[in-house]
Amino acid sequence: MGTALLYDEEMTKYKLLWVDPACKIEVPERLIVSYEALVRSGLSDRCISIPAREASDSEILLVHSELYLEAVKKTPYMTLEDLKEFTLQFGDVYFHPNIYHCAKLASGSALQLVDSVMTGKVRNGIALVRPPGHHSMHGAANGFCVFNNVAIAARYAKQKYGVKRVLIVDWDIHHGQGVQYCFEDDPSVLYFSWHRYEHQNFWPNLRESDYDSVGKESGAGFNINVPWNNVGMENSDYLSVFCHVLLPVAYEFCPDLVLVCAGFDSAIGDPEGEMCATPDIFAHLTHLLMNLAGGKLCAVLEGGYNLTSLAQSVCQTVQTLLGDPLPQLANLRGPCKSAIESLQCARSAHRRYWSFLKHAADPPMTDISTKHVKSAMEEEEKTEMAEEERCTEGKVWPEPPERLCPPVCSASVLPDDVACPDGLKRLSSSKDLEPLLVSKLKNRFRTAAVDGDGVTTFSRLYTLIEKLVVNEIRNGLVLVPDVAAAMMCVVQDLTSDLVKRVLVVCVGKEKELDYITTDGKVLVVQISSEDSEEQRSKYYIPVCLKKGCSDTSGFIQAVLGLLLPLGYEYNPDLVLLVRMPGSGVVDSMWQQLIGLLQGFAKGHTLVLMQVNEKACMGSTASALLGHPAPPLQDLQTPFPEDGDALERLRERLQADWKMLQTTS
Ligand code: Q9C
Ligand code: ZN
Repeated sequence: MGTALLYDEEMTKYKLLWVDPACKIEVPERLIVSYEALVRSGLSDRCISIPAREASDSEILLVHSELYLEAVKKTPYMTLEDLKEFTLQFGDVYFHPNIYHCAKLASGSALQLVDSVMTGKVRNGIALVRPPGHHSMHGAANGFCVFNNVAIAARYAKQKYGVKRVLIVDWDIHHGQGVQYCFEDDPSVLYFSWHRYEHQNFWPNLRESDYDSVGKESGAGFNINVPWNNVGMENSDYLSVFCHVLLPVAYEFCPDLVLVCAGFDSAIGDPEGEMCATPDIFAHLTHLLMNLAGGKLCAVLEGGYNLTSLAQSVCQTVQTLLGDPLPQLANLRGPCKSAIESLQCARSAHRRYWSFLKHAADPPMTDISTKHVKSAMEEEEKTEMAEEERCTEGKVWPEPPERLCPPVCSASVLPDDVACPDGLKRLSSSKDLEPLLVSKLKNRFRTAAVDGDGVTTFSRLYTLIEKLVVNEIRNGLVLVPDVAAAMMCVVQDLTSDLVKRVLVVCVGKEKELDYITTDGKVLVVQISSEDSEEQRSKYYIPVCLKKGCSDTSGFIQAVLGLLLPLGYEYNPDLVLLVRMPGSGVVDSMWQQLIGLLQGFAKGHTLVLMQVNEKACMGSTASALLGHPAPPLQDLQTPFPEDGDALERLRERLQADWKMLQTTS
């Protein structure tokens, strides 16, 4: 199962033929540099190349009016003067004799991609297309867009494959109002968009781009807008909105297919967005969506006008679709004040529709939507100002670091009588441990008596950790007789001199965890039914669920709203995932957890399980090898007391962990 790449040089063959400052940034080079970067980095060779095709009339009519289609059909035969005039009836768009052809190829590419993913030819993929689509409407071109590629793809997937629920994630920096209008009253398509808004002072200046447009009639709750009211948003802001708004709703929605309006004008250096998120953020945004819908994800290019930033962002996205380890994101210091306001408003606008947001706090007293819409005169001043700023804006950022794949993806340390799951490399040899370490281990296991076998297991485990640290192996699965003891031993004896920060995720009951850490070298997050006593350290975080880990709704809420943001802020070099015997965690949830945790520590996850839990070895191995987790179906409404407790815990931890902030 691979990654599809759709590209056709033909889509570089139209351009602006007259002077129009609003449109001059939409150039053929956008597509050329994106594709060339994929070729140069060797990524395109690793993808499955799928030919583009033209969308048919009936496919275009899934979204657009006959009148509009017939009008666009005439554009190839128009004179320059006619084209200019035709263009004038729409906003911020241009026509060219070849754009109709390209627009059919762009929509058709999105459909080819949907076909490839839905038939199982590939797992996921990306379509590099021009013209973009998300601004075009039923009867109108807009914002460089002619046909709404992603909206057509969503309707097509529903019609041709009987897909019940489609999630559209629009991370382009503009509001895809065309997509919103198309699905406003449709509960089968959940549309999420964040966009530069500046209290309606940014293009397309629509009142309906604000957070309170939640959808209409039976589609109420299925349209999510997160307006950015300031420029300069960073990685922390984007990730916070994913963790605290999009992902809880997306998991509750449980899509059968994920479509991404993949615009990269939300990246640093872009003249339209003026944001500061770095290209490697798209690796994480992509990764966070890859365990939805069983991994069925189709990304379709929208905007992106800084050629350097665009090319880097496209590469980060494709490399993630291919399954390469995620880059570490350092120094995430939490969302800015304006981002918190936006995400808080979006959460509160949606809490009546989504049980995973039920406990969201009230928005701030001053309603941000009524803030300040500038008058036309102020608007003009602002534009002039911005023009000057733009020239001085010589933004530079380092190229994203190379993401090296270790030669071995997954290794195991198992008792000799346990068969190794397919695809894992069994570690059976190990160098002798230093005598000092052996005596430490023996000391630790005084009560449990480390015999010859015990020492062998731990010396293999130590070898495994060493290989993780030097990037020879990505992740590992370890079966031990006593997980609690092994966890202590890994944290205190085996990793202390090799790893700077270890994130320990403990699934199920274990009393002694709070002794592990206070010095920040280890962060422990424990999910269980154990009533949490008062918290002793910011590095020991017990999460208590009424029904423990067997309650998947509570569990996934804790993972998305707590564990992910904590992990991002802590930025571990190793993740130790410990499965306590009898935790009750459901298989699909366990796989989701492993999948999501691979976003940390460059994918260096070590899973510790008890020998008598062999039954879940297969699913664990599959998740470690990077296979998408099965969807969490039929989630129950979470227990109100759990939602409450999570919210209170988050509030309490906000002072120490900024990525947990959802209220100002
Ligand atoms: N300063 C897409 O990103 N406004 N479309 C341009 C120039 C139109 C963006 C104003 C922006 C359209 C797909
Ligand atoms: Zn855009």
